[in-house]
Amino acid sequence: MSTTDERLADLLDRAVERDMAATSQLISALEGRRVGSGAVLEALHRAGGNAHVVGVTGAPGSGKSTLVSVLARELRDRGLTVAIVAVDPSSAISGGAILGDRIRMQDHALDPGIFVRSMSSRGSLGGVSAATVDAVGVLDAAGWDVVVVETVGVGQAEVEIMRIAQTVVVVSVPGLGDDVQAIKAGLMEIADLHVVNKADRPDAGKTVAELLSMLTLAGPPGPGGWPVPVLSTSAADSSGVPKLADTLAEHRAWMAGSGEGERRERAMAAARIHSIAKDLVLARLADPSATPLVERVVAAVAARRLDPHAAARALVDNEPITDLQLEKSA
Ligand SMILES: Nc1nc2c(ncn2[C@@H]2O[C@H](COP(=O)(O)OP(=O)(O)OP(=O)(O)O)[C@@H](O)[C@H]2O)c(=O)[nH]1
Ligand SMILES: [Mg+2]
Repeated sequence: MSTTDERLADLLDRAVERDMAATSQLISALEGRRVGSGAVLEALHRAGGNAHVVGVTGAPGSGKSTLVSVLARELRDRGLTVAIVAVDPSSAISGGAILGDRIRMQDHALDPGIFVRSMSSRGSLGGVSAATVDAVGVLDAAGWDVVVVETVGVGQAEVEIMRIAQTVVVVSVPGLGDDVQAIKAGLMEIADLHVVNKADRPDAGKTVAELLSMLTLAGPPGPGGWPVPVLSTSAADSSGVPKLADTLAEHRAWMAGSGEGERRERAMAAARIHSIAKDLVLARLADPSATPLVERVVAAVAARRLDPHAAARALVDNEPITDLQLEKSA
């Protein structure tokens, strides 16, 4: 083991003991790098798979952070530990939201059963999802009962992140404009349950009805399927939140019993392998001089002894290339 691996292994040991500083440091250590740190990634992966990972997404300002904060309190009252990962969009939309989130989350600062982590979504799209997936992996391995991931539901990257969740909650609010309805439409297919938040507002019933009719159009669930519920909450006064906590538990039980949970685990595993493999290949090809074979193959293609398709197959599938093709560049 390298010293880095030893340091990471030590952080993981402490994270499992619910050491919040070590948990934070481990997430940060993994944030920067996709590939490598092998021993700890393996340990993390083996230790994980026990947390209920809940994704919460929806339009900007719909009250996701407030709702998650209130939900965390409800889950704590039920004896569960809760880790929250808030993915802050780097865009101008929520320049102030990060501060807002921090202030709200300070309510929980003294509770050792609640962990809160903000992650920037700045940088490459793949990077965002990968760092978030790794953070969830750390929290799962560290034994947090429920891991909530909050993202703003705009754009593909945010929707992608939801793939790591076993239960996806889409938060809507009454009386928003058409652009927000469009976001909502994009999120319809990933919702395991809808929440109309700010139900203290007058036209909340209309939004519930709208969602119900969109769900009716989509057709009934198949036999043994999960009928997507539409709940109302007011994060402002916590109403509807106990019902939300009940429904999350019901969905989790359904996932476990119906085989859907296993199906999603497989889809997630495939997506992760795909994304990591892609990064590995891209990293190798990005700097030909780092790998002598790549350098020789590049030279051979440039000299027209080898065509680029055969070159790519040789590098990715280990398809044989003749010495003659590589010869002069050797
Ligand atoms: N009336 C009312 N206001 C609420 C409710 N929930 C949240 N809010 C308010 O809505 C505003 C936005 O809440 P946030 O929790 O920051 O919303 P968000 O969805 O996390 O926002 P972004 O992360 O920026 O997308 C804040 O001023 C909250 O106080 C609610 O149930 N009723
Ligand atoms: Mg928020």
